[in-house]
Amino acid sequence: MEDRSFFYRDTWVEVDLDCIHTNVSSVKKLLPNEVEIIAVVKANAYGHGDVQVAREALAAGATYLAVAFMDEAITLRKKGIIAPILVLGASRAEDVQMAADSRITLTVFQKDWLLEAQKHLKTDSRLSVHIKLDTGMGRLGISSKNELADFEELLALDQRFNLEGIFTHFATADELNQSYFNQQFALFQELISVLKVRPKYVHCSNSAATLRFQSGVYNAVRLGIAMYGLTPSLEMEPEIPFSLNEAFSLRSKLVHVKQLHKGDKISYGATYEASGDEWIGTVPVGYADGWIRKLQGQEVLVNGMRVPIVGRICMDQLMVQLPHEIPVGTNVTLIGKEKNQFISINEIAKKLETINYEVPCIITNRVPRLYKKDGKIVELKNYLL
Ligand code: PMH
Repeated sequence: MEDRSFFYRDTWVEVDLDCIHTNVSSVKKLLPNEVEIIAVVKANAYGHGDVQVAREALAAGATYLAVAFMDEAITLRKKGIIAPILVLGASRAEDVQMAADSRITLTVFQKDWLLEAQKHLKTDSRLSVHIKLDTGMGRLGISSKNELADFEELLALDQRFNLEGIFTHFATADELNQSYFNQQFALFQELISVLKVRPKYVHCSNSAATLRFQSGVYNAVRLGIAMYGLTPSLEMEPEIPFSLNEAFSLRSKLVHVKQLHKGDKISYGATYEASGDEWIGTVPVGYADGWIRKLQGQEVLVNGMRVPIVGRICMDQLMVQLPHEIPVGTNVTLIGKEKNQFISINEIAKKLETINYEVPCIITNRVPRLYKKDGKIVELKNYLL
């Protein structure tokens, strides 16, 4: 570690911004020139760091950003991001003035919301909106042609609203069976056909649809998981047209190493018992960092060697079984590459019986994020100090 002055515990996330750059560039090359990339940086950029990923994605060719709710958009504005930002989720009607003042684009889909929002927007304000269509995700959106036609008309009557986009979201774009995807896509086409004026942005593809069905991208895609170097699902892995580069690593160090003798116990519940002489290392990461107790038994890399987590994972620490005595201060990689070994996010997701999306998101803000470019540390974000 070149710079130790910004955090005081030897556990950190490393985000390789070059990976983000390459992943966005690869997607850009795959798409026709006029198709814009909306980089999805919600949830602190899937745990990677919102502003750092946003900047890198924009530098690699993305032109729009998307987040889940207004607070996430406002924080990007406060951090100096001037690119357009779309809020994908529902916003409160009474907050529209704030959105307009911050040049934040909102997702809209309810007539009553619009009527209420009209009361909260100053006469000279202008708010950009994208209409959300529910074509089968069952989450948010307008799902009938009549409702859409009425909504478009109502919006067109109020000059303060700029209908800039229309979109939908797929529920199964990452599944090999394409029948539900085709059904949603057909309904999307049918619904947008009733529009009197086609807005500037028409978008429906997430990473999976972008990578698999380039003919249906319209003129923008919403790129999330693939930008982070992760496959939307294991079953579509063979269909990815280029290699993705995982940007996220979780690293730590051994802070204590000791020898156990037969019968010695480890951690809460004293559930792990040494069967003979063995070496145990303590690593300062635990369930309050998002490395939850279910990861007991998972391997980590110590100096490039796979070793198992033994005993219960504590709030801030865990123990690993070492093949022999290893010095305090030795590197530990919980996610990422070290020497010739690699613990992928998919490996952790499998152990947790979940999807790769969840893994970087659950690593809490107690863990500082360190940003690398060209192999060098370029920025450090400690959420605690
Ligand atoms: N667009 C919307 C509306 C989304 O909700 C998401 C991801 C994306 C685009 C990006 O998808 P991708 O990461 O597969 O490329 N949303 C979620 C979610 O709500 N739960 O998991 C992923």
